[in-house]
Order: sequence, then structure tokens, then C-alpha cells
Amino acid sequence: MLGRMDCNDTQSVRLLSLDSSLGSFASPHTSVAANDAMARRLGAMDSLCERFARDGFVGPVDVLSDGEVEEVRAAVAEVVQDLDRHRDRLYEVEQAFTDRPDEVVCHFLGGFRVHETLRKLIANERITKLCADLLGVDRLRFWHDQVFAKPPHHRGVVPWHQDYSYWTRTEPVCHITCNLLLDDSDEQSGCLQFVPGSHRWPLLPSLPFDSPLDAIREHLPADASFEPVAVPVRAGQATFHHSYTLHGSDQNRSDHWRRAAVCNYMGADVRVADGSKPLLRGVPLLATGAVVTGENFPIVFDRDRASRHRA
Ligand SMILES: O=C(O)CCC(=O)C(=O)O
Repeated sequence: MLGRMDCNDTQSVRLLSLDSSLGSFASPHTSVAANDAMARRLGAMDSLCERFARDGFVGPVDVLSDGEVEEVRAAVAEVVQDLDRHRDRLYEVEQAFTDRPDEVVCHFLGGFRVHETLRKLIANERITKLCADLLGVDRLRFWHDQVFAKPPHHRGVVPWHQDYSYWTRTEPVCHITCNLLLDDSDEQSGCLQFVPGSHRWPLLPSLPFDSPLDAIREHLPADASFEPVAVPVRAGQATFHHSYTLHGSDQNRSDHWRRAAVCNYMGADVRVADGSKPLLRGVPLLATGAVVTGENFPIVFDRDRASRHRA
């Protein structure tokens, strides 16, 4: 699979992440201590990129401070409390959740269109730079955001899926997801689970959101080894996964909420594979073959601009 995904070649990921920082590392004016710190950062970044290429996901990674998490949590709570009022401006509210909120996880797309804090989040450089490094691209485009909110003792699950199975109307495959936790999450509260190496599997069918957790298992490749790992994550930390990586999450059996704000991105050159209708509800129609552009899909990281800014 990796051969097919130009933007996720292990070698280019590694080189790009090194190139992006070498300028200041190599400077003759930099102190020994600063060089050591930079070398440690480079080593850490290198190993994140290697792990991402090997496993198809990395994390947990520290992203937001306690104060910042509080702000995002409050924003999500505001939108969740008033979903009906915001419904028209959101891209999508999961229909099964609307019909059966006691059984299905609260899930919606497009929160950045209704709340300024969520709009700021999608451009947070702690998220966007790492996504660009992991994907091995110089310019990163915002695709859309999502919220998954599980109340305490809620039986909803997020069935195993590969994100790209919902995104085949854009190509080539050069997409990445940041799943940012707004509450501490562990196995009891239904933290995210991943199947390491599944980003090399073929694309599996997309199943309805209210399917049982394990519904995908009957569609797995014959030689696939389905050995999921659960990744407990603290509030303010995030995991990052490739768009082919199989992931899902179980019920929240704990006494507290388990909410995630999710940001999805793509390389800046990704194009529309099927222009028969708008890519998302309410966005202008883009022709087949056109680069995915427009105010809904801004460039959120540009390596040249970032290094000029730092110089
Ligand atoms: O947070 C979850 O339970 C599911 C998240 C998910 O599917 C994603 O981040 O792509």
C-alpha cells in the first residue's frame, strides 16, 4: 500500500521532517545547549514519523494546555447543547444519533462553521505542523472537523472503519486525522483503538455509523492479523492516524464524558475525484479533477511561510 501512497513514503517523511529544522540546527551561532535541545526534538520527530509510517498512527502527543482544553470543551458543549439550532450550518449531524440518541454516539461534522474556538483549533500549528510532517507534505489543507461525544454510561460505539472509505471523492490518498481528547480517556471510557499496520491493507467498505463495533471483521482481508491496541489519552493530548488505518472505539462505561474534537487534513494537491455533487453539504461545487480549494478548505500549514516567519 505504501508504494501507492506517494505522500506517505517512509523515506520522504523522514527527510522532510529533518529538512524543516536543519537550518537552525546547523547554524554556527546556535549554542551547544540549543543544539542539544534541537537534536532531541529532531530525534523525537524522526521517531514519530517512523512510527507513523510503520504503524499508521502515533500518540498520545501533548497538544493543548489545560486552559485551552477547557475552552474547546466549552465550545463543544455549547454546540452539542444546541445542535438543532446549528444543524443548518454544520456539514452533517449523524442521522442515527438524531433518531436514537440513547444508543448512538453524538457525532457531527463542521463545528468550525459555528464556533470561533473550533475554527481557531483547526489552524493550531501544534496540530498542523505535525500533520504535515507525518504526511510528508510541505503544504497542508484543512478538509473538515468532527466531534464524537459519549456521555457517561452510554452504549454507543464507533464501529471499526478506515476514514478514507468515506473520502473516496478526493484523491490521491494523502489524508490524516488528528483525534484530540477533551476528557481523559481509557479503555473503560471507550478510548480509540487502532490496528497497527492496517494502513497497508486494501480499502474496506464503509459501514453505517450505528453498526456493531466489530461489523467490519467479516470484510477483512484473508491474511489480515486483527490485533488492535487501545491508546489511553489524557485531555489535551491527541493521536494522529493515516486515513487507511483501521480504528474504532467501544462504549463509555465510565462515570465521565468522553469527548473528542477531530481535525481532518489532506495534502494541498489533493483533487476532486467525483464532482457530481458538492464534497460536503453547502460548499460550492468543484469539478472532477479540480484541486480541492475554496474558503472551506484553507491551507493551514505552509512550510516555506512557517520558516520565513521563524527566521
Ligand atoms: O473518537 C472516536 O471514538 C472515533 C474517532 C474517529 O473515528 C476518528 O478520529 O477518525
